[in-house]
Amino acid sequence: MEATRGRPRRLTAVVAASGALVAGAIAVVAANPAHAAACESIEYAVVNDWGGGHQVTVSLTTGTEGVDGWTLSFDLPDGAAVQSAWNVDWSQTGPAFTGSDVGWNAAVAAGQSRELFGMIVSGGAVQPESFTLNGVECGDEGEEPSETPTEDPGPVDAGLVQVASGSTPTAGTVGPDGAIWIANRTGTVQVLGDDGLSDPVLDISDETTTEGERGLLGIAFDPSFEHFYISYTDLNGDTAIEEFAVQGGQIQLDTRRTVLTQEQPFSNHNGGHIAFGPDGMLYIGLGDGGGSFDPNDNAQDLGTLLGKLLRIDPSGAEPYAIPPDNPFVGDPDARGEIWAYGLRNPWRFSWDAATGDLYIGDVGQNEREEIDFAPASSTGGENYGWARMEGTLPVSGQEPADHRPPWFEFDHSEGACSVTGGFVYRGSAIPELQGAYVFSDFCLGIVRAREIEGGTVGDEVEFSGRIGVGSIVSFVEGPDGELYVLSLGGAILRLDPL
Ligand SMILES: [Ca+2]
Repeated sequence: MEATRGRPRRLTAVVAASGALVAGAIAVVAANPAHAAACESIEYAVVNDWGGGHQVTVSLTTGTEGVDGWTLSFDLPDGAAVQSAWNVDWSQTGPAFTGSDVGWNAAVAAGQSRELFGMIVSGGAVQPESFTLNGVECGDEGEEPSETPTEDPGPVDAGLVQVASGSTPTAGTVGPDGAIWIANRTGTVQVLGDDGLSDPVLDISDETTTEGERGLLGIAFDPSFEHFYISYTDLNGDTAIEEFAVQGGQIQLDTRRTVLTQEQPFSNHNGGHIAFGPDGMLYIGLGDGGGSFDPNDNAQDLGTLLGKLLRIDPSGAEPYAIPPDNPFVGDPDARGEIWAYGLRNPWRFSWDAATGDLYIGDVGQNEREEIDFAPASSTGGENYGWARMEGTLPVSGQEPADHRPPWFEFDHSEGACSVTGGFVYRGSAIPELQGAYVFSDFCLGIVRAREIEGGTVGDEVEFSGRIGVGSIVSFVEGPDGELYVLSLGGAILRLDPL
Protein backbone atom coordinates (compact mmCIF):
# COMPACT_ATOMS: atom_id res chain seq x y z
CA MET A 1 0.00 0.00 0.00
CA GLU A 2 2.62 2.50 -0.98
CA ALA A 3 1.22 5.98 -1.00
CA THR A 4 2.60 9.28 -2.18
CA ARG A 5 5.88 10.60 -3.38
CA GLY A 6 7.60 7.58 -4.95
CA ARG A 7 10.44 7.82 -2.51
CA PRO A 8 13.31 5.44 -2.86
CA ARG A 9 13.19 4.19 0.70
CA ARG A 10 10.01 3.82 2.67
CA LEU A 11 9.94 1.58 5.66
CA THR A 12 6.29 1.99 6.51
CA ALA A 13 3.05 2.23 4.60
CA VAL A 14 0.46 4.98 4.74
CA VAL A 15 -3.12 4.34 3.77
CA ALA A 16 -6.24 6.39 4.30
CA ALA A 17 -9.88 6.23 3.46
CA SER A 18 -10.88 8.21 0.41
CA GLY A 19 -13.71 10.69 0.29
CA ALA A 20 -15.62 12.93 -2.03
CA LEU A 21 -14.96 16.29 -0.38
CA VAL A 22 -11.34 16.18 0.69
CA ALA A 23 -8.71 13.93 -0.76
CA GLY A 24 -7.69 11.35 1.80
CA ALA A 25 -10.55 12.18 4.12
CA ILE A 26 -14.05 10.91 4.70
CA ALA A 27 -16.89 13.02 3.39
CA VAL A 28 -19.31 14.64 5.79
CA VAL A 29 -22.92 13.50 5.61
CA ALA A 30 -24.27 14.79 8.90
CA ALA A 31 -28.04 15.08 9.25
CA ASN A 32 -27.80 18.30 11.23
CA PRO A 33 -26.26 21.09 9.15
CA ALA A 34 -24.84 22.73 12.26
CA HIS A 35 -23.00 19.54 13.14
CA ALA A 36 -21.95 19.07 9.53
CA ALA A 37 -20.25 22.44 9.81
CA ALA A 38 -18.37 21.19 12.85
CA CYS A 39 -17.45 17.95 11.15
CA GLU A 40 -15.40 19.21 8.23
CA SER A 41 -13.26 16.14 7.70
CA ILE A 42 -12.04 13.06 9.45
CA GLU A 43 -8.99 11.23 8.25
CA TYR A 44 -8.00 7.75 9.39
CA ALA A 45 -4.42 6.99 8.51
CA VAL A 46 -2.29 3.95 9.18
CA VAL A 47 1.20 5.23 9.92
CA ASN A 48 2.77 1.91 10.79
CA ASP A 49 1.44 -1.41 9.55
CA TRP A 50 2.88 -4.64 10.86
CA GLY A 51 0.34 -7.12 9.51
CA GLY A 52 -1.59 -8.24 12.59
CA GLY A 53 -2.16 -4.70 13.75
CA HIS A 54 -1.31 -1.13 13.07
CA GLN A 55 -0.62 2.28 14.49
CA VAL A 56 -3.24 4.82 13.52
CA THR A 57 -3.93 8.48 13.71
CA VAL A 58 -7.43 9.90 13.34
CA SER A 59 -7.51 13.59 12.48
CA LEU A 60 -10.66 15.56 13.07
CA THR A 61 -10.87 18.97 11.42
CA THR A 62 -13.74 21.26 12.29
CA GLY A 63 -15.49 23.55 9.81
CA THR A 64 -17.18 26.82 10.65
CA GLU A 65 -18.11 25.61 14.14
CA GLY A 66 -16.00 24.43 16.99
CA VAL A 67 -16.88 21.55 19.25
CA ASP A 68 -16.42 21.26 22.98
CA GLY A 69 -16.38 18.00 24.88
CA TRP A 70 -16.27 15.91 21.75
CA THR A 71 -16.84 12.21 21.41
CA LEU A 72 -15.80 10.44 18.25
CA SER A 73 -17.06 6.93 17.47
CA PHE A 74 -16.51 4.47 14.70
CA ASP A 75 -17.29 0.85 13.95
CA LEU A 76 -14.46 -1.55 13.26
CA PRO A 77 -14.95 -4.83 11.39
CA ASP A 78 -15.17 -8.08 13.36
CA GLY A 79 -11.90 -9.04 14.97
CA ALA A 80 -10.47 -5.55 15.01
CA ALA A 81 -10.17 -3.57 18.21
CA VAL A 82 -8.65 -0.38 19.56
CA GLN A 83 -6.08 -1.40 22.13
CA SER A 84 -4.77 1.92 23.31
CA ALA A 85 -4.31 5.54 22.44
CA TRP A 86 -2.42 8.36 24.03
CA ASN A 87 -4.52 11.39 24.29
CA VAL A 88 -8.02 10.06 24.53
CA ASP A 89 -10.21 7.80 26.68
CA TRP A 90 -11.64 4.79 24.86
CA SER A 91 -14.76 2.74 25.42
CA GLN A 92 -16.28 -0.10 23.40
CA THR A 93 -19.93 -1.01 22.81
CA GLY A 94 -20.32 -3.90 20.40
CA PRO A 95 -18.35 -3.05 17.27
CA ALA A 96 -18.33 0.67 18.12
CA PHE A 97 -15.31 2.32 19.69
CA THR A 98 -15.79 5.72 21.24
CA GLY A 99 -13.08 8.17 22.18
CA SER A 100 -13.87 11.05 24.48
CA ASP A 101 -11.95 14.16 25.27
CA VAL A 102 -9.45 14.45 28.02
CA GLY A 103 -8.03 17.55 29.61
CA TRP A 104 -5.90 19.50 27.27
CA ASN A 105 -7.61 18.55 24.02
CA ALA A 106 -11.23 18.77 25.12
CA ALA A 107 -12.21 21.60 22.81
CA VAL A 108 -11.64 22.02 19.09
CA ALA A 109 -12.10 25.56 17.81
CA ALA A 110 -13.65 26.28 14.43
CA GLY A 111 -11.31 25.40 11.59
CA GLN A 112 -8.87 23.58 13.84
CA SER A 113 -7.71 19.98 14.02
CA ARG A 114 -7.30 17.41 16.74
CA GLU A 115 -5.63 14.08 16.36
CA LEU A 116 -6.02 10.84 18.21
CA PHE A 117 -2.52 9.58 17.94
CA GLY A 118 -0.40 6.71 19.10
CA MET A 119 -3.57 4.67 18.58
CA ILE A 120 -2.94 0.93 18.37
CA VAL A 121 -5.49 -1.17 16.49
CA SER A 122 -5.23 -4.96 16.37
CA GLY A 123 -6.80 -7.35 13.89
CA GLY A 124 -5.28 -6.37 10.58
CA ALA A 125 -5.18 -3.20 8.54
CA VAL A 126 -8.82 -2.26 8.43
CA GLN A 127 -10.74 0.90 7.74
CA PRO A 128 -13.58 1.99 10.01
CA GLU A 129 -17.04 1.97 8.50
CA SER A 130 -18.40 5.28 9.72
CA PHE A 131 -17.67 8.10 12.10
CA THR A 132 -20.00 9.94 14.42
CA LEU A 133 -19.09 13.15 16.17
CA ASN A 134 -21.07 13.90 19.34
CA GLY A 135 -23.70 11.45 18.16
CA VAL A 136 -24.06 12.77 14.63
CA GLU A 137 -22.80 10.73 11.75
CA CYS A 138 -20.06 12.28 9.74
CA GLY A 139 -18.55 9.31 7.98
CA ASP A 140 -19.23 8.19 4.43
CA GLU A 141 -20.37 4.59 4.77
CA GLY A 142 -19.38 1.98 2.27
CA GLU A 143 -16.44 3.85 0.84
CA GLU A 144 -13.69 1.48 -0.22
CA PRO A 145 -10.28 2.24 1.19
CA SER A 146 -7.90 3.50 -1.41
CA GLU A 147 -4.49 5.03 -1.60
CA THR A 148 -4.15 8.65 -0.72
CA PRO A 149 -3.66 10.82 -3.79
CA THR A 150 -1.19 13.19 -2.22
CA GLU A 151 0.61 15.90 -4.10
CA ASP A 152 4.27 15.14 -4.61
CA PRO A 153 6.39 18.04 -3.39
CA GLY A 154 9.55 16.32 -4.63
CA PRO A 155 12.70 15.64 -2.68
CA VAL A 156 14.27 18.15 -0.33
CA ASP A 157 17.35 19.63 -2.01
CA ALA A 158 19.85 18.95 0.73
CA GLY A 159 22.65 16.54 1.47
CA LEU A 160 25.63 15.88 3.69
CA VAL A 161 28.79 17.93 3.34
CA GLN A 162 31.84 16.88 5.34
CA VAL A 163 33.22 19.70 7.47
CA ALA A 164 35.92 17.90 9.48
CA SER A 165 37.51 14.58 10.30
CA GLY A 166 37.73 13.33 13.85
CA SER A 167 38.99 10.09 15.30
CA THR A 168 35.91 8.47 16.81
CA PRO A 169 33.31 11.22 17.24
CA THR A 170 30.43 10.11 19.45
CA ALA A 171 28.76 13.27 20.71
CA GLY A 172 28.71 17.01 20.30
CA THR A 173 27.25 20.12 21.82
CA VAL A 174 27.30 23.87 21.37
CA GLY A 175 29.87 25.57 23.57
CA PRO A 176 30.84 29.18 24.37
CA ASP A 177 30.65 31.62 21.45
CA GLY A 178 28.58 29.18 19.42
CA ALA A 179 31.46 26.80 18.75
CA ILE A 180 30.65 23.11 18.41
CA TRP A 181 32.52 20.83 20.78
CA ILE A 182 33.04 17.23 19.75
CA ALA A 183 33.67 14.23 22.02
CA ASN A 184 35.61 11.26 20.70
CA ARG A 185 34.73 7.86 22.06
CA THR A 186 38.37 7.28 22.96
CA GLY A 187 38.22 10.10 25.52
CA THR A 188 39.25 13.37 23.91
CA VAL A 189 37.23 16.55 23.39
CA GLN A 190 37.96 18.93 20.50
CA VAL A 191 36.46 22.18 19.24
CA LEU A 192 35.25 22.45 15.66
CA GLY A 193 36.58 25.49 13.82
CA ASP A 194 36.95 26.67 10.24
CA ASP A 195 40.08 24.55 9.84
CA GLY A 196 38.69 21.38 11.35
CA LEU A 197 39.10 20.17 14.90
CA SER A 198 41.34 21.81 17.49
CA ASP A 199 43.89 20.00 19.58
CA PRO A 200 42.17 18.22 22.47
CA VAL A 201 40.85 20.58 25.14
CA LEU A 202 40.23 17.60 27.43
CA ASP A 203 41.74 14.12 27.41
CA ILE A 204 40.47 11.31 29.66
CA SER A 205 41.60 8.56 27.31
CA ASP A 206 43.53 6.76 30.05
CA GLU A 207 40.34 6.64 32.16
CA THR A 208 37.98 4.95 29.72
CA THR A 209 37.87 2.01 27.34
CA THR A 210 36.09 1.39 24.06
CA GLU A 211 35.17 -2.28 24.21
CA GLY A 212 31.49 -3.16 23.96
CA GLU A 213 29.53 0.07 23.82
CA ARG A 214 31.84 1.92 26.17
CA GLY A 215 33.81 5.14 25.96
CA LEU A 216 33.24 8.88 26.24
CA LEU A 217 29.59 8.96 25.24
CA GLY A 218 28.19 12.39 26.04
CA ILE A 219 29.11 16.02 26.70
CA ALA A 220 27.05 19.06 27.68
CA PHE A 221 27.31 22.66 28.82
CA ASP A 222 24.91 24.20 31.26
CA PRO A 223 22.79 27.00 29.75
CA SER A 224 25.16 29.75 30.98
CA PHE A 225 28.31 27.90 29.83
CA GLU A 226 29.70 28.03 33.36
CA HIS A 227 30.09 24.26 33.63
CA PHE A 228 31.02 21.46 31.26
CA TYR A 229 29.82 17.89 31.81
CA ILE A 230 31.11 14.60 30.52
CA SER A 231 29.45 11.19 30.49
CA TYR A 232 31.66 8.12 30.08
CA THR A 233 32.25 4.58 31.21
CA ASP A 234 35.19 4.24 33.59
CA LEU A 235 37.83 1.50 33.68
CA ASN A 236 35.37 -0.76 35.52
CA GLY A 237 32.78 -0.15 32.82
CA ASP A 238 30.57 1.89 35.14
CA THR A 239 28.90 5.15 34.14
CA ALA A 240 30.33 8.42 35.44
CA ILE A 241 28.91 11.91 35.00
CA GLU A 242 31.45 14.57 35.91
CA GLU A 243 31.57 18.36 35.98
CA PHE A 244 34.24 20.97 35.27
CA ALA A 245 33.97 24.71 35.78
CA VAL A 246 34.49 26.79 32.63
CA GLN A 247 36.18 30.19 32.65
CA GLY A 248 36.95 32.26 29.59
CA GLY A 249 35.82 29.37 27.43
CA GLN A 250 38.42 27.07 29.02
CA ILE A 251 37.81 23.90 31.02
CA GLN A 252 39.23 24.29 34.52
CA LEU A 253 40.74 20.85 35.08
CA ASP A 254 41.31 21.33 38.80
CA THR A 255 37.59 21.85 39.41
CA ARG A 256 36.65 18.36 38.28
CA ARG A 257 34.07 16.62 40.44
CA THR A 258 31.84 13.58 40.18
CA VAL A 259 28.13 14.32 39.86
CA LEU A 260 26.63 10.84 39.48
CA THR A 261 27.83 7.27 39.00
CA GLN A 262 25.98 4.12 38.07
CA GLU A 263 27.27 0.57 38.21
CA GLN A 264 26.84 -1.23 34.87
CA PRO A 265 26.26 -4.99 34.94
CA PHE A 266 27.15 -5.55 31.25
CA SER A 267 29.29 -3.77 28.66
CA ASN A 268 26.38 -2.73 26.45
CA HIS A 269 23.32 -0.47 26.86
CA ASN A 270 25.08 2.26 28.78
CA GLY A 271 22.99 5.10 27.41
CA GLY A 272 25.34 7.97 27.97
CA HIS A 273 23.65 10.99 26.44
CA ILE A 274 23.50 14.09 28.62
CA ALA A 275 21.78 17.37 27.80
CA PHE A 276 20.19 20.32 29.55
CA GLY A 277 16.49 20.62 28.86
CA PRO A 278 14.52 23.79 28.19
CA ASP A 279 13.82 23.80 31.94
CA GLY A 280 17.53 24.18 32.77
CA MET A 281 17.79 20.71 34.29
CA LEU A 282 20.35 18.07 33.33
CA TYR A 283 18.84 15.00 31.67
CA ILE A 284 20.80 11.76 31.60
CA GLY A 285 19.93 8.71 29.52
CA LEU A 286 20.79 5.33 31.03
CA GLY A 287 20.24 2.01 29.26
CA ASP A 288 18.87 -1.08 30.95
CA GLY A 289 22.40 -2.15 31.87
CA GLY A 290 22.74 -4.64 29.04
CA GLY A 291 22.26 -8.28 28.26
CA SER A 292 19.41 -9.40 26.05
CA PHE A 293 15.81 -8.63 27.00
CA ASP A 294 16.78 -6.80 30.18
CA PRO A 295 17.54 -9.93 32.28
CA ASN A 296 17.30 -8.03 35.57
CA ASP A 297 14.07 -6.25 34.54
CA ASN A 298 15.70 -2.93 35.31
CA ALA A 299 13.74 -0.74 32.90
CA GLN A 300 10.42 -1.41 34.68
CA ASP A 301 12.00 -1.22 38.15
CA LEU A 302 11.64 2.26 39.60
CA GLY A 303 14.16 1.33 42.29
CA THR A 304 17.11 1.51 39.87
CA LEU A 305 18.38 4.25 37.60
CA LEU A 306 19.02 1.76 34.77
CA GLY A 307 16.64 1.88 31.82
CA LYS A 308 15.61 5.43 32.63
CA LEU A 309 15.77 9.04 31.60
CA LEU A 310 16.96 10.98 34.64
CA ARG A 311 16.44 14.66 35.51
CA ILE A 312 18.71 16.31 38.07
CA ASP A 313 19.92 19.75 39.11
CA PRO A 314 23.72 19.43 39.32
CA SER A 315 24.23 22.87 40.86
CA GLY A 316 21.40 22.60 43.40
CA ALA A 317 23.33 20.57 45.97
CA GLU A 318 26.41 18.41 46.40
CA PRO A 319 26.76 16.20 44.40
CA TYR A 320 23.39 17.15 42.84
CA ALA A 321 19.81 18.00 43.74
CA ILE A 322 16.69 16.13 42.75
CA PRO A 323 14.16 18.64 41.41
CA PRO A 324 11.13 18.56 43.75
CA ASP A 325 8.75 18.38 40.78
CA ASN A 326 10.24 15.13 39.47
CA PRO A 327 7.41 12.60 39.07
CA PHE A 328 8.51 10.02 41.64
CA VAL A 329 9.74 12.32 44.39
CA GLY A 330 8.28 11.12 47.68
CA ASP A 331 7.67 7.57 46.45
CA PRO A 332 9.66 5.34 48.85
CA ASP A 333 9.91 2.58 46.21
CA ALA A 334 11.24 4.81 43.45
CA ARG A 335 14.37 6.81 42.74
CA GLY A 336 13.59 10.50 42.70
CA GLU A 337 16.01 11.14 39.83
CA ILE A 338 13.75 9.28 37.38
CA TRP A 339 11.90 11.37 34.79
CA ALA A 340 10.76 8.56 32.48
CA TYR A 341 11.21 4.76 32.42
CA GLY A 342 10.73 1.61 30.39
CA LEU A 343 13.69 2.48 28.15
CA ARG A 344 16.14 -0.04 26.70
CA ASN A 345 18.97 2.19 25.58
CA PRO A 346 17.97 5.84 25.12
CA TRP A 347 21.15 6.57 23.19
CA ARG A 348 20.20 10.07 22.03
CA PHE A 349 17.35 12.43 22.93
CA SER A 350 16.51 16.05 22.19
CA TRP A 351 13.91 18.76 22.52
CA ASP A 352 12.26 20.59 19.66
CA ALA A 353 13.77 24.07 19.97
CA ALA A 354 10.49 25.64 18.86
CA THR A 355 8.00 23.67 20.96
CA GLY A 356 9.95 22.07 23.83
CA ASP A 357 8.60 18.61 22.91
CA LEU A 358 10.91 15.73 23.85
CA TYR A 359 12.03 13.07 21.38
CA ILE A 360 13.94 9.98 22.58
CA GLY A 361 15.63 7.53 20.23
CA ASP A 362 15.41 4.20 22.11
CA VAL A 363 17.45 1.36 20.63
CA GLY A 364 15.53 -1.86 20.05
CA GLN A 365 16.38 -5.51 20.66
CA ASN A 366 15.73 -7.58 17.52
CA GLU A 367 12.57 -6.14 16.01
CA ARG A 368 11.80 -2.47 16.51
CA GLU A 369 13.71 0.79 16.73
CA GLU A 370 11.65 3.53 18.28
CA ILE A 371 11.33 7.25 18.66
CA ASP A 372 9.54 8.03 21.89
CA PHE A 373 7.82 11.32 22.53
CA ALA A 374 6.55 13.52 25.33
CA PRO A 375 4.91 16.91 24.79
CA ALA A 376 6.44 20.00 26.37
CA SER A 377 3.56 19.98 28.85
CA SER A 378 4.61 16.59 30.23
CA THR A 379 5.23 16.35 33.96
CA GLY A 380 7.24 13.15 33.51
CA GLY A 381 6.61 9.61 34.63
CA GLU A 382 6.08 8.16 31.16
CA ASN A 383 6.47 4.38 30.85
CA TYR A 384 7.84 3.63 27.40
CA GLY A 385 7.24 -0.08 27.81
CA TRP A 386 10.56 -1.95 27.72
CA ALA A 387 10.96 -4.86 28.46
CA ARG A 388 7.27 -5.72 28.33
CA MET A 389 7.09 -4.20 24.87
CA GLU A 390 9.55 -3.66 22.05
CA GLY A 391 7.97 -0.74 20.28
CA THR A 392 4.37 -1.86 19.80
CA LEU A 393 5.24 -5.57 19.91
CA PRO A 394 4.63 -7.56 23.11
CA VAL A 395 7.84 -9.07 24.51
CA SER A 396 7.19 -10.54 27.94
CA GLY A 397 4.39 -10.32 30.45
CA GLN A 398 1.49 -7.94 30.19
CA GLU A 399 1.61 -4.64 28.36
CA PRO A 400 1.70 -2.02 31.13
CA ALA A 401 -1.59 -0.20 31.43
CA ASP A 402 0.26 3.08 31.16
CA HIS A 403 2.49 2.03 28.26
CA ARG A 404 3.32 4.98 26.06
CA PRO A 405 3.72 3.55 22.54
CA PRO A 406 6.44 5.01 20.33
CA TRP A 407 5.81 8.13 18.32
CA PHE A 408 7.46 6.31 15.44
CA GLU A 409 9.02 2.90 15.03
CA PHE A 410 10.77 1.02 12.27
CA ASP A 411 11.86 -2.57 11.85
CA HIS A 412 15.16 -4.11 10.82
CA SER A 413 14.18 -4.92 7.26
CA GLU A 414 16.54 -3.34 4.74
CA GLY A 415 19.34 -3.64 7.28
CA ALA A 416 18.44 -0.89 9.72
CA CYS A 417 19.37 -1.25 13.38
CA SER A 418 20.14 0.77 16.49
CA VAL A 419 18.29 4.05 16.10
CA THR A 420 20.19 7.32 16.51
CA GLY A 421 17.81 9.97 17.77
CA GLY A 422 18.21 13.36 16.12
CA PHE A 423 16.48 16.73 16.17
CA VAL A 424 13.46 18.53 14.86
CA TYR A 425 15.01 20.75 12.20
CA ARG A 426 14.64 24.43 13.12
CA GLY A 427 17.39 25.88 10.96
CA SER A 428 16.88 28.30 8.12
CA ALA A 429 19.18 26.98 5.39
CA ILE A 430 16.76 24.23 4.27
CA PRO A 431 13.26 25.74 4.46
CA GLU A 432 11.56 22.58 3.11
CA LEU A 433 12.91 20.64 6.06
CA GLN A 434 11.55 23.07 8.66
CA GLY A 435 9.75 21.24 11.45
CA ALA A 436 10.70 17.71 10.33
CA TYR A 437 12.30 15.23 12.74
CA VAL A 438 15.73 14.17 11.47
CA PHE A 439 17.26 10.91 12.69
CA SER A 440 19.28 7.89 11.62
CA ASP A 441 20.42 4.45 12.64
CA PHE A 442 23.87 2.97 13.12
CA CYS A 443 23.69 0.15 10.56
CA LEU A 444 22.23 1.79 7.46
CA GLY A 445 23.78 5.09 8.51
CA ILE A 446 21.63 7.29 6.29
CA VAL A 447 20.03 10.53 7.35
CA ARG A 448 16.28 10.12 7.49
CA ALA A 449 13.52 12.57 8.31
CA ARG A 450 9.83 12.46 9.06
CA GLU A 451 7.45 15.32 8.67
CA ILE A 452 5.47 16.22 11.76
CA GLU A 453 1.82 16.95 11.18
CA GLY A 454 -0.19 18.24 14.11
CA GLY A 455 2.25 16.67 16.56
CA THR A 456 2.15 13.23 14.95
CA VAL A 457 4.47 11.48 12.58
CA GLY A 458 3.97 12.27 8.91
CA ASP A 459 5.52 11.29 5.62
CA GLU A 460 9.11 10.26 5.21
CA VAL A 461 11.20 13.02 3.66
CA GLU A 462 13.25 12.27 0.57
CA PHE A 463 16.55 14.05 0.02
CA SER A 464 18.06 14.74 -3.37
CA GLY A 465 21.66 14.79 -2.11
CA ARG A 466 23.99 12.41 -0.37
CA ILE A 467 22.57 11.24 2.94
CA GLY A 468 24.54 8.05 3.57
CA VAL A 469 27.77 7.99 5.57
CA GLY A 470 27.41 4.91 7.78
CA SER A 471 27.81 4.44 11.52
CA ILE A 472 25.86 7.59 12.40
CA VAL A 473 26.04 7.89 16.19
CA SER A 474 24.95 11.43 16.86
CA PHE A 475 23.43 14.65 15.59
CA VAL A 476 24.43 18.07 16.87
CA GLU A 477 22.10 21.06 16.59
CA GLY A 478 24.29 24.06 15.80
CA PRO A 479 23.72 27.51 17.30
CA ASP A 480 21.83 28.48 14.13
CA GLY A 481 19.68 25.34 14.18
CA GLU A 482 21.61 23.63 11.38
CA LEU A 483 22.30 19.94 11.91
CA TYR A 484 25.67 18.24 12.10
CA VAL A 485 26.08 14.50 11.73
CA LEU A 486 28.76 12.42 13.47
CA SER A 487 29.93 9.12 12.02
CA LEU A 488 31.89 6.90 14.37
CA GLY A 489 34.22 6.24 11.43
CA GLY A 490 35.50 9.81 11.83
CA ALA A 491 33.49 12.00 9.48
CA ILE A 492 31.83 15.14 10.83
CA LEU A 493 29.27 16.40 8.34
CA ARG A 494 26.59 19.06 8.05
CA LEU A 495 23.22 18.77 6.33
CA ASP A 496 23.43 21.57 3.78
CA PRO A 497 21.14 22.88 1.05
CA LEU A 498 22.20 21.94 -2.47
CA1 LIG B 1 9.31 1.41 24.12
